[in-house]
Amino acid sequence: MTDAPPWDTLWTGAALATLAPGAPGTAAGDAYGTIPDGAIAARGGRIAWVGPRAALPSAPQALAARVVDLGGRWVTPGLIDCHTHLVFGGDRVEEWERRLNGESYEAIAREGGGIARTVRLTREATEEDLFRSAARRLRPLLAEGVTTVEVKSGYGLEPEAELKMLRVARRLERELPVRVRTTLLAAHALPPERRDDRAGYIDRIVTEMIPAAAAQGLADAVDAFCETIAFTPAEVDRVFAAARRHGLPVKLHADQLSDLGGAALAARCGALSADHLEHAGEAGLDAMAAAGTVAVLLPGAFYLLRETRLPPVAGFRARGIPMAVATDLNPGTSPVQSLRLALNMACTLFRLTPAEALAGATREAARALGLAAEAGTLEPGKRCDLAVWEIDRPAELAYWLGGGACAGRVLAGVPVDGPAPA
Ligand code: DI6
Ligand code: FE
Repeated sequence: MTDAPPWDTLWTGAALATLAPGAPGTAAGDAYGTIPDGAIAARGGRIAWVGPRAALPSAPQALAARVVDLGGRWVTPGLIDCHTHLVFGGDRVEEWERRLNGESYEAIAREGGGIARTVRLTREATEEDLFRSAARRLRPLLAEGVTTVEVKSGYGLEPEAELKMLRVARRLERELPVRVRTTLLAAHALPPERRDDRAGYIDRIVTEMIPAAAAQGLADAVDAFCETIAFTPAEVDRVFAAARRHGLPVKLHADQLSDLGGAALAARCGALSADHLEHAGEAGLDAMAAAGTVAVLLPGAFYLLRETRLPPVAGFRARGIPMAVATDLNPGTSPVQSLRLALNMACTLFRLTPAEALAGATREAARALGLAAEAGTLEPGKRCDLAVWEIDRPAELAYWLGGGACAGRVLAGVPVDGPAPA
């Protein structure tokens, strides 16, 4: 369905990677859904028209209030980072150094370091401090084409501190040019003061934190960390049941360090995504395929932890399980402030193709956030969130390590940075 002109803005002279292979005007058999000499129009913040320039119904100037010639640059959907822990207090540089000296992540976590340290610093931080440090980490993502970012809580681990993190995430959307999806991750770690009361902490998540986050409109989803150093499948089940009662979709940190059956649990609970998955087994993959669960790959954590067990990418492919790629931006295991670096790592370490990686940071990332109808491809009706690139081929988005190829972004049809209109 396309909107008849007049449109608000029409961009011409662009090579479009629509990420909608097979859509009208795209080259046959091309995974990027390329339209080599394309045009794209916005009205009311949505994509009103997309196709080959030659197929425009009349001269560009007659079609839109504003016409922008992109001079042959590439346009993709705005990038989507669908898994981050962007808001936190302090950092963990010192522990990183310890790990490089041979200590394991689990050992440091068991003796009160790791997540517990960030929890202390996050509880102590003011909302203003948290906002400022998170904004500082977010800006480099925006500068490389990200238009939507998911932000988890999970370093507060008590009602007020978890809600504080989510308020900071919401404020990022109000004050920076980006769309933010928030996720309550109260089941990230057992707070130090609850060492001997696991059930009591889960009760608190179920009876206080999820209801409060839902009532205040602070959470778009609920996540949990299912792992030997975190929560059991039975505990996650209780958390997810409460999410369901409050109408919130769920996601799961699953099978990152060991196989606790997290992939199957996520699938059984109808989760939007199961994330990490290095240790996921065949049964888990079968369940994900049947349920339509997205696999979110986080090569930054794999890289920083110097893991060797690869996520079962061939198994995802064979079953048609959609693969997203995200930074996992967090202080402990993935201090990655570049989604494009994550794309490169997904290719180099996990052997994704560059087209799979780009789809993983656009179309499939949107799906992992429940935004498939809204974002992630260049198709009429979707929100007009675009990234404009100084590249010759879309594979370059995963190829280059570093370098600033992003020439600008468009949010809901409005250029927020980058090339001025012609
Ligand atoms: N998995 C991870 O890799 C991070 N959280 C999670 O659930 C680690 C977070 C941290 O160490 O601060
Ligand atoms: Fe994570």
